Amino acid sequence: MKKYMAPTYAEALILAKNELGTDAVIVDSRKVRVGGIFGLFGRVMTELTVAADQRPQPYRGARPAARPRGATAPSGAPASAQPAPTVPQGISADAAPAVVHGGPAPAAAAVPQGVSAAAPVAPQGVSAAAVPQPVAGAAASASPASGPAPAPEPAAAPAAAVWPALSDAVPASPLSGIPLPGSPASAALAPGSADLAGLRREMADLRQAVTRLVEARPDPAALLELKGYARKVYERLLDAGVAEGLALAISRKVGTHATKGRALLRAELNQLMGPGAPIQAEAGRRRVVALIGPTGVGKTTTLAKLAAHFALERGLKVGLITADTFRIAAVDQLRTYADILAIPLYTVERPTDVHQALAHNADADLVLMDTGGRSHKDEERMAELQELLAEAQPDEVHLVVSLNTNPRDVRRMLERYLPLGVNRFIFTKADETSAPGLMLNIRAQWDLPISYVTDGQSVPDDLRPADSVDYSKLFMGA
Ligand SMILES: Nc1nc2c(ncn2[C@@H]2O[C@H](COP(=O)(O)OP(=O)(O)OP(=O)(O)O)[C@@H](O)[C@H]2O)c(=O)[nH]1
Ligand SMILES: [Mg+2]
Repeated sequence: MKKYMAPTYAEALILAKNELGTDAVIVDSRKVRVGGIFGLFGRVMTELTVAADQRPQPYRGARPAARPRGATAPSGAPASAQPAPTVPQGISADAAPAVVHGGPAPAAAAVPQGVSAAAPVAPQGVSAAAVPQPVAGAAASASPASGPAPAPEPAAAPAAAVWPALSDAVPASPLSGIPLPGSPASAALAPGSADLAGLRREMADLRQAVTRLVEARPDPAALLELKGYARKVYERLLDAGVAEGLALAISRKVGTHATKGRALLRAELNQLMGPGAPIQAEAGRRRVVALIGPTGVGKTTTLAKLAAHFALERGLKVGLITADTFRIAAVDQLRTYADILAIPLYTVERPTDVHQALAHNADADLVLMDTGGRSHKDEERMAELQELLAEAQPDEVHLVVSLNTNPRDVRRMLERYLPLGVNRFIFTKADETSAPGLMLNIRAQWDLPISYVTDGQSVPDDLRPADSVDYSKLFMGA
């Protein structure tokens, strides 16, 4: 274990990696004041505590993933046992409440964020490059009914081949030109066309390149080349919890001048985050949407926000179903919202009860289904959730992920949840975290669109359709 001190995180990182090599693992980072009198007037420096490489063995194969009958499950789970960067501890700013809007919302409806004083722990280790297919309707993963079968998942490869040095792995422009689901590039091609298969392969390759960035450790020489605005972007992205390799690739794209760089940064981040996919409910066409996820991430609160938005602001007929009868008072929590909104709530005790609850909601425009939080390690309760989803056959399954989740736990949680038919991410607690970059890391690795980002406890105000979020502001803090 060694300590390195430098004026910035990036410089301390360079010192450490120059001496210990790129496999060095940063186990702690903090700001310290050096010099001065009685702790005043000193210079703030970053101190990194670094250990030699402690990577776990790479995971060599993907587990076969179970999925509910007929659900639009991603066709493969990413294979890796690898943690993502550690959340930097720091200050978080309160978000200004705003009213939620359906459909495309003004670009200025950002989620303001504080910037952490501490820096993230470097991502470590290796990962296989299998990427789950995106949702139905996305060009990269058209279902058999709508186009040719997706290309087979790439097999897990030996670490050295999968993760060569960043400069070898990543073309000069790793983030540009990736036609994410819903982008004009993907929409222009007719399903089933020969071009579509080629595009799908190309997208899979590009997606792998971006995935690699999340877990790659940059070459110290590449860090030294970052100057001016690019350097600032790199440091800010690291502070926001963005993985090192990804932060480096993004900052290389923005140039040294802030004026031009800001627009480039916004474009890069928007492209990487992809178009948002909020719920497209409309009168007369019932849509069943389930929210699932770990305990306490904000499923019920988000469900209440959605119910209020669609019932009050959009004037749609909304029905609620809760399958959370596990936790005492869970039903009461949702019933309170249902009563205020004057919309029906049906409780499901056993998975097979869901048919009756859905039948009661036959004429609803939108049925929102709450589920009990459960640890992804609890096999019995995960199986029960799988059964519920198999019975309910929802049109959309949104996985609710708190941005406060420890990045070390994220991969395993996602590997367990995604095969249940998840086709959207909802990220919650953007107001509490100092590391919103977690969503960028996740989005770079799992090609599923984001439906909403929430930034507070207030129902219905603190809910943003993902396409209204200014990611540049969110990650850069200004
Ligand atoms: N700061 C903040 N708190 C939130 C947000 N969303 C939800 N919460 C709070 O998080 C806590 C848990 O929210 P719930 O909606 O009960 O979470 P849940 O996922 O339904 O929990 P379980 O059903 O027990 O798994 C509550 O105190 C909510 O007010 C958010 O965006 N920001
Ligand atoms: Mg709940």
